[in-house]
Amino acid sequence: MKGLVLKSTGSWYDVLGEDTHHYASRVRGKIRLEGIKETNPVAVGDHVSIEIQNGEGIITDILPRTNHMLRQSVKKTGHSHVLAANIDQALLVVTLSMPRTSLGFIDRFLVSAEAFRIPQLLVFNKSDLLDSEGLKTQQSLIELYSSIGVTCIATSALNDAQDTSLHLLENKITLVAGHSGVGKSTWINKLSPTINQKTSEISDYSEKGTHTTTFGEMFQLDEQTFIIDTPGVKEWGLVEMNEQELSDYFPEMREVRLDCKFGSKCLHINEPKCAVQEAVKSGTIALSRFESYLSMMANEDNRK
Ligand SMILES: Nc1nc2c(ncn2[C@@H]2O[C@H](COP(=O)(O)OP(=O)(O)OP(=O)(O)O)[C@@H](O)[C@H]2O)c(=O)[nH]1
Ligand SMILES: [Mg+2]
Ligand SMILES: [Zn+2]
Repeated sequence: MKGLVLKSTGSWYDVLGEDTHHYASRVRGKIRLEGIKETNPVAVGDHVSIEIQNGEGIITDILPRTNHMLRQSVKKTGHSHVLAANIDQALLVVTLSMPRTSLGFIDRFLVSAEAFRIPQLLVFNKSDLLDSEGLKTQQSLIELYSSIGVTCIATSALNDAQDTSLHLLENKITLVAGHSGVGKSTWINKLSPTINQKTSEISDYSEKGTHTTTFGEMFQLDEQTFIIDTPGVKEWGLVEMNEQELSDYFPEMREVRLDCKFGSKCLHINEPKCAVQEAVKSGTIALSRFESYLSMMANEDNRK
């Protein structure tokens, strides 16, 4: 029987079978997806084949993935952890404070999704904590990211109803990610009265504290609508790509770079007559986005 992995703890999985029953499942032997070095062979969102034995599932096969999002492994062993697979859109919950989400982190997330052409959303949460200066900063970020095709929402998961958000999630599988403590679970709980996840104040917003959500889990909002809550992440593992490819995943660079003197060989770092660098100077491309690009280019860990 075919099934959908709703939850993964690393040793057992909650699989929703075609017959709409849930099966606590284990993996039989070693199954590996070719070409993916990952610590977890089966991820939330995977379509699998299961055999039922005494009411329990045994996962015998993983069907090919259309996409996946990688979290950098804790020990940076070169292996990554798959946060979720086969998603329709990737949503990052960000906060300007408590904790602060950096633009570099946001841009890495967007690039990771863009590499698979997965549409992206940003939820600016905890807006209730911002003063007028903070609200201005938030608004300018919303303008920046909207201009490059990212859907942006400003909200307070504590205070606001989430009708607009629900509409954006309809008939899709949405991955929800972000630093620990930004309010992912609080926000997801607000979407449906049937979802009641543990949430808690983290004592230390420098990200060293324990995470409240420890395993990725997919929830069904209606027949065709699924949402995946995930544990907080500190870093993204970019999928393998070459240097020329990176600017492909910055939508605002994609068109512009066709005018670079060195064409597809231009890396937009210090080449002469580079259309991307000119667009940064003239303000058409945001400096923060270009800085993220340079930082990703410089980080050998993420490009093999
Ligand atoms: N002021 C304010 N607090 C919020 C808001 N959303 C969530 N919180 C609080 O932030 C804390 C962390 O929320 P969680 O939902 O547990 O955060 P999380 O992102 O799921 O964290 P992990 O599971 O550790 O990744 C809780 O104390 C929430 O009540 C908000 O919009 N405004
Ligand atoms: Mg959580
Ligand atoms: Zn260039």
